Amino acid sequence: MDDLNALKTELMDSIATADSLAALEAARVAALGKKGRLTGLMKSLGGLDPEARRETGAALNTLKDAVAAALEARRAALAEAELQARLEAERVDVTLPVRPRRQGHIHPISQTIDEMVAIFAEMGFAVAEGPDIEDDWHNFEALNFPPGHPAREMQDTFYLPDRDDGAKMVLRTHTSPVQVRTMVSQPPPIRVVVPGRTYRSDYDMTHTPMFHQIEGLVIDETTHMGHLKGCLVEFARAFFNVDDLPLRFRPSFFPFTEPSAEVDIGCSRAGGQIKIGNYGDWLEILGCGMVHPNVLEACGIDSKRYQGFAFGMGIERPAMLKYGIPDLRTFFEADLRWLKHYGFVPLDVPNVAFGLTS
Ligand code: 2NM
Repeated sequence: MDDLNALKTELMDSIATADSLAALEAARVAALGKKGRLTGLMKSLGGLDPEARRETGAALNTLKDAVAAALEARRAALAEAELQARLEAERVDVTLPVRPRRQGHIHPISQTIDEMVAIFAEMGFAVAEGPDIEDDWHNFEALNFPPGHPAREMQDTFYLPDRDDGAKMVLRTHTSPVQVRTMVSQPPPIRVVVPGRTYRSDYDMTHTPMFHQIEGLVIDETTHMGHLKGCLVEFARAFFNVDDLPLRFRPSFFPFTEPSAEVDIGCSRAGGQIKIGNYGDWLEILGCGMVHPNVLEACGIDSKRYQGFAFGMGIERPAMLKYGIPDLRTFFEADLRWLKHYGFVPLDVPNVAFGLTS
């Protein structure tokens, strides 16, 4: 019995002085582990005569319970202390000013997308996104691109190996497959904008094989061309920050819209510099139209009941115009000095009410 009391003192001591969860675990293993002190004594009970076994067994069980309780109490105390220490060490004072010298920059493409999305969000558009890798059905078929249409041919489209079910796979050539996914998965009314990366096999001064687009889609029972015009006029004037910016809608052709139009905005080219505004010259910035009934039907929408408009534009060119970036290819060179010059401050989040950029 004296031995057990001495052992109890020793074990309780090792628990009380354990100063970390790791040290406590070592104390637990030394006492109750497979080769622990108490475990060893428990095993040796078998060699005692019945009377001694009952007595010693009861005492050992009491000691074991006491040790287990002490371990748990110490574990809880140490865990609490470690949490407090972590909270103290990781505390962030959010009222401190940012450290400008350590600040990264928002890429002009991200900034431009944020600005465009802010304008459309103000008009009630939601943002939708989808995969960069698409099947032929979402990228072409559902969008009324007939077989053999020039945009489907190899020189424009990056083809990927067929999917297991035989589907032809591509890098999306526009963000329109996301509008298809939206129409397939939710009933009208629909009002979405879709920003994202797009891919075409084309590389020269004015084309990069990866570029960005934002497209929009509105579907309802009475949506018409007047809504389309109002929406795009409002957008262009807000984005370029020119209140009297003129827009010109020219008849055009796209497989997925009928009628279709291309939209020019007013500009000046005097002195070889493009300036946006009411200066008499024109610059094309986007394509649009009323969604073709074939597209609505392919997406499971009743074209007798619903109609709507869609539009699409590139991100890079408006970004270059607005921020005076002269060379398209520098967008994707990942040059930190360029990014520091043309990039934006992270906390300067675009917002229509407080101004898109400062
Ligand atoms: C454009 C021009 C015109 C367009 C059409 C659709 C959909 F999915 F509704 F059919 N999405 N985007 C569209 C229409 C895109 O980009 C120049």
